[in-house]
Amino acid sequence: PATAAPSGSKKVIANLFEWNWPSVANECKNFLGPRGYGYVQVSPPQEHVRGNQWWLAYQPVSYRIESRKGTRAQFQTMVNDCHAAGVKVIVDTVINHMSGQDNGGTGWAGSTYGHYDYPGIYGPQDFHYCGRNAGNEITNYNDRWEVQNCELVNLSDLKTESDYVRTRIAGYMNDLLSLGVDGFRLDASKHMPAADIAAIKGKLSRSAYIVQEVIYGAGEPIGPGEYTGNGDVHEFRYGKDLARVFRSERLAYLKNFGEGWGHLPSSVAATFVDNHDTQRDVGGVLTYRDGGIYALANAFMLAYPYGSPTVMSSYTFANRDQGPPSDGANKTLNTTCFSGWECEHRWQVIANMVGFRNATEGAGLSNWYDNGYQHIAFSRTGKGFITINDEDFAVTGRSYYTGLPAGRYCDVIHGNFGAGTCSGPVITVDSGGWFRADIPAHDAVAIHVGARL
Ligand code: ARE
Ligand code: CA
Repeated sequence: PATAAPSGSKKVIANLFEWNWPSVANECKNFLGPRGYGYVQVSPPQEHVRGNQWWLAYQPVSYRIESRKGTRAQFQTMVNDCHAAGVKVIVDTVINHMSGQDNGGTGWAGSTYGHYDYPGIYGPQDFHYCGRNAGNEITNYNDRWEVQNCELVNLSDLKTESDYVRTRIAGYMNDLLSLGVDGFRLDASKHMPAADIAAIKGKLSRSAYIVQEVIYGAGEPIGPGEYTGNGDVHEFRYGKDLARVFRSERLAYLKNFGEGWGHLPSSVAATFVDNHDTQRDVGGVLTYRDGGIYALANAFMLAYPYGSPTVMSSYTFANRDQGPPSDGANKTLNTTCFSGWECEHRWQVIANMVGFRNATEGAGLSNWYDNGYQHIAFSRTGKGFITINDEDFAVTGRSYYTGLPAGRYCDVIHGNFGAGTCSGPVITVDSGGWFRADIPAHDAVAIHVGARL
């Protein structure tokens, strides 16, 4: 049944973009599991064309689980280790297309391929030739048929309406399910009719979490809403709007963020501050480069009851195409956090707010406060409270109404809670549910019942 939002009490997804399998396995054991992440999303595991750019992973040449990120055996070990740590695995799945058609060659694991030709898998009869535009390229996103039958950036477009193709795709996904994976991010979902995705889903051997990549584009005929029958859909407006609010509008406007802004229904919306595409291409979203403001935006996302949040975890890059740290043969190196890899999911504020999200799961929003500008506060009824001050000045001498039980709480923005102690400031909520604190400029305080002393 679990086809919509991730189920269970731990729902936050960490997207370990381009991490290799041994590193993902270690992170599940050493950090994601212990800190309460419910899922890890991993980059495409199938065989891809050779080279260094990260995006070559989005050019499948076969469905063998062999890639620069590791072997099938390493992938299996990773899934097992993550499960043992209580972390489920979501796989980025590329099924709309195969490789770009500039040339043929030999894939990462040795499979040969050519122009619309993947021996033993697909031949020329399995691809669309839309007969429009130079190279059958998609140029007009206002034309539904073209978006789904022409080629996305020159990638050979599979006939997802064909039963043979659907069976092949489902075969790949069922192979992943047999290795134990729990969910799929369906890349380029906009480029496949929702009914084709439904038919492929119908061929899966068991239920799995599904999240579809359908980028909202103003005025486009194909929108995220038409895919919600298959599972969750990424809400791209969320990160864009949140960045605009933090950069040039008012945090006070976030009072009805989400559905109130015309975004997808909360139950099917997959949210993120940035993803691997938007952190490179879409001017305006907040990324690791924004430092503290990025942390505050993630804190808001994790505190505010809307959608299923994904925390992005990036490697450091200077230009769009740059691949992850790798050896001379383009094999991805093991991750070293904070050296070539940003590891945003480990930042104190972000990691501790995962604990906040888990502790406040299911609790409504109440006690909203704003000063009309950049200072906001709200409770997750009976479970937690956060106040964010994004003014250029400190707010001092103010009391906050939390509605929380009286007690001493760890301020998880500035301190880690563990074994009954807090490494940062302690907030004392009185018997009336109030506390008093000074909030520095561009800072926050967050407390929850899971981090009470
Ligand atoms: C690369 C080269 C191309 C070359 C191609 C084939 O950059 O020049 O033609 O290879 O040789 C990623 C990279 C691409 C890369 C591709 C394959 O981003 O640069 O191409 O891998 O290696 C649309 C889609 C959306 C898609 C974005 C990027 O709707 O699905 O474009 N996002 C996913 C992934 C990407 C990935 C792919 C799909 C392909 O997340 O990382 O590409 O698997 C408006 C529309 C959007 C549209 C957007 C950009 O906003 O509303 O729908 O997104 O414009 O065009
Ligand atoms: Ca297509």
